[in-house]
Amino acid sequence: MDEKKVMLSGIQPSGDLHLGNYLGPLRHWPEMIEEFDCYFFLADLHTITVRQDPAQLRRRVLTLLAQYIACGLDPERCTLFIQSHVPAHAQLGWVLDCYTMFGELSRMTQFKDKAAKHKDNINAGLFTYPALMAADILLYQPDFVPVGEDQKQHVEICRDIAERFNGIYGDVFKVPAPHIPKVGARIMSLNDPTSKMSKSNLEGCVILMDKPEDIMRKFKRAITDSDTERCVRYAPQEKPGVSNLVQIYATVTGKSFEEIEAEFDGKGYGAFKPAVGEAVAETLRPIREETERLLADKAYLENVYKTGAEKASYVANKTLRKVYKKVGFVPR
Ligand code: ATP
Ligand code: LTN
Repeated sequence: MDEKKVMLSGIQPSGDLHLGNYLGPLRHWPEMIEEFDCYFFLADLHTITVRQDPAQLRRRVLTLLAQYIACGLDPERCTLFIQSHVPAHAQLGWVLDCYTMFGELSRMTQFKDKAAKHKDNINAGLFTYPALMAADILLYQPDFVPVGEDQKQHVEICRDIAERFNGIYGDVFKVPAPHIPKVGARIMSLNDPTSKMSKSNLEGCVILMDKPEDIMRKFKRAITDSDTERCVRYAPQEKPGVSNLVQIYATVTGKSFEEIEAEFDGKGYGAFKPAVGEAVAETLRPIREETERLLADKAYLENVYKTGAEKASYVANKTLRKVYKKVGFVPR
């Protein structure tokens, strides 16, 4: 029998998980468990590239782990772990720093954005972040990495680093492909449809732990467009606000854009916005309730991340040993 293909992805526990994180990458992960050998991790090492409150970071890691499970990532059928529990990430990260060029790091959009946002803390980690992300990926030799559109550049630099390394030492790393969903890859902010939904703009952002009444309020206030047409239609250039809502409604209900346009034909935005809010609230309700239940069971969560770290370390250390040998380190 053919070996299962491998996939891996991670999210930073840097804030509350939001609808963009869920509808973009996370929603698709549970279905992948069926088919692939899956690794999902919490990228806490990456999170400290921006200053964090230690107690809050600890809380967020556990919440995100509970949310992973509540969204359908069954720890019995995939590997769930915390990045800092597997030292090979930092170890390979250093090696890959030495195979990553200053020029290519300087071109990274996320670095430019975050450096502009945190002018008082443009640290070296923020700059070399893509090399650590390449290590996260290459340690597990995945075939592909499912992420949202904004992470595509990081997966591409990971491929360049892997190819450069393989070019010098032979086939050490599998060169992975990014996997970007067709719908939902870029959910926009509800109060500014020209920028992506992000935890740094809370009013335009629906978080997974939001109560239904908060979700309804945010959708009722969502910015629609100032066009005179006032009809529900997917046209991202002319109607970015409405198109974002159509995209959200399509992903949570599974309906096509055409079906949605027909459903709200002649009804206007007043009927459409609460309908999207309700559909989102209903989708998120079981996830929020299950997250709350899991968070009350700390022993279970501890067991999940300990088992996950063991499984992940076994695979990661194998790749790390190979890399150390190739670059010429003396084995201990
Ligand atoms: P920030 O809000 O600080 O920019 P973030 O919300 O982008 O952070 P990340 O941890 O960087 O959160 O992203 C986790 C995953 O969610 C990544 O795969 C990313 O591509 C995806 N993602 C983030 N925002 C969106 C969005 N608005 N629409 C679709 N996918 C998204
Ligand atoms: N850079 C990603 C999080 C991340 C990741 C990874 C995603 C870190 N390492 C490896 C996929 C694979 C982010 O900021 N969302």
